[in-house]
Amino acid sequence: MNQHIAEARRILAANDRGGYTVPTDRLYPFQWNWDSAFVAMGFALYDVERAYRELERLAEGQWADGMIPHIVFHQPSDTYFPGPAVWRTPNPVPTSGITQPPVFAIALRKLHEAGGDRARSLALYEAALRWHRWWYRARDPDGTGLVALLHPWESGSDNSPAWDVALARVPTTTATPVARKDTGHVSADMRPRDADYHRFIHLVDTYADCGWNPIRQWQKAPFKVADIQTTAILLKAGEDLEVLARRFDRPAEADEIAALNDRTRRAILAQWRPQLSRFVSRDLVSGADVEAATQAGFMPLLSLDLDRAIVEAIVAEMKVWSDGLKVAFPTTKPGTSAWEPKRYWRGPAWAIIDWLLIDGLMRNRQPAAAAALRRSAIAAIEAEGFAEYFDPVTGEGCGGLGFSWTAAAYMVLAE
Ligand code: 9WN
Repeated sequence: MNQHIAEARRILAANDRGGYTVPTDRLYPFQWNWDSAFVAMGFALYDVERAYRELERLAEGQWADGMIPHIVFHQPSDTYFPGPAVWRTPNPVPTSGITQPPVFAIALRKLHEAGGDRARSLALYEAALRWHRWWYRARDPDGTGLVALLHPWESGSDNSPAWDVALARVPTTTATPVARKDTGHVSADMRPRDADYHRFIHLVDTYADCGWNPIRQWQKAPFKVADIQTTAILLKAGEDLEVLARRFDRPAEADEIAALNDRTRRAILAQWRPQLSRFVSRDLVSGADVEAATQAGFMPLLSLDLDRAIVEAIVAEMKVWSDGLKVAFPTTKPGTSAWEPKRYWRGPAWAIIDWLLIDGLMRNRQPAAAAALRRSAIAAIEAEGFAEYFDPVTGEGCGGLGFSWTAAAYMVLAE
């Protein structure tokens, strides 16, 4: 085992809080949804039992309506804002009231195939299916095939330029005082701006006033974006769930999932914009395309077998974005007005995004582009350690250190 893999395992052990893994100490002291799914895939390489525990602990936070929330507050901590007192959710286990990209089912299939336990897989499959149905019921009530986010935090790409136009409509006034803790842990110029935080909390207050009822939230939401990245991840989750449903001899469920997958596949394809060489999200308040140039536009690689012309256009465009950078893949197109190479989701490279794009490039028969991205992520981590993300221009490791999903990504990519 190389020294970096040994260090990655040490990080996951150090961030263990009792069967679940915090993203990093202090900055993120709870269990986060998509972080845990990536971490579970890391554990699956050497400790399948522990990998199951990670998903099971996350599923403890599942709501009666099927949503798996973006944070589960297993134990109190005063190093993060907003905590459970701000969320005011009705769930018996304290959680946030919004969700995050559904990587869970993708991880579950990996665990099951890593020599998993049928009974444990089946219980988690049932949780994943309930969440899958929730996505379509609560976040695509009109049956378009694309799922909408009601809060930027649901994307996992919190302050991405993708939200700038839609978020500008959200007032900065809040009933809850905004008492940020993040800027006490890492430099403020690596984090979302204060105005973003005010809008994030305005949205939390708005949905808490709806009693976290999905129908009322859908009616009241001042922010509603059908996100191409989340939808692409949902489709991959749907593909993996369908495989599991057939393995578990649940043909009716498999057919139900397959029909949802078909609808979503068609809806994603309709979001291809040849003049941009990207797929686009849709702002459901204005009806307009989200044209901001972010990594999300390439994520359909992950779950569609695209036509050769589309794949070639994407690979050429991705090359333009990466040219001259020390670390790929940038989360915003370099040189555009929104591009900020150190500020969180406005430019930096993230190992988990690389991981998803690499899987997508492999699926679409682009081994050279996948290998280049893989080398870039591995070199960045070996040079700078397991940082939350990397400045693509200088290569500097930024944000929180000893970061769980960077450790998991390294193990998977270095395999
Ligand atoms: C809000 C934990 C999470 C990630 C997100 C990332 C960041 C939280 C924050 O940290 O978001 O959910 O407070 O900034 O944007 O992708 O899951 O690592």
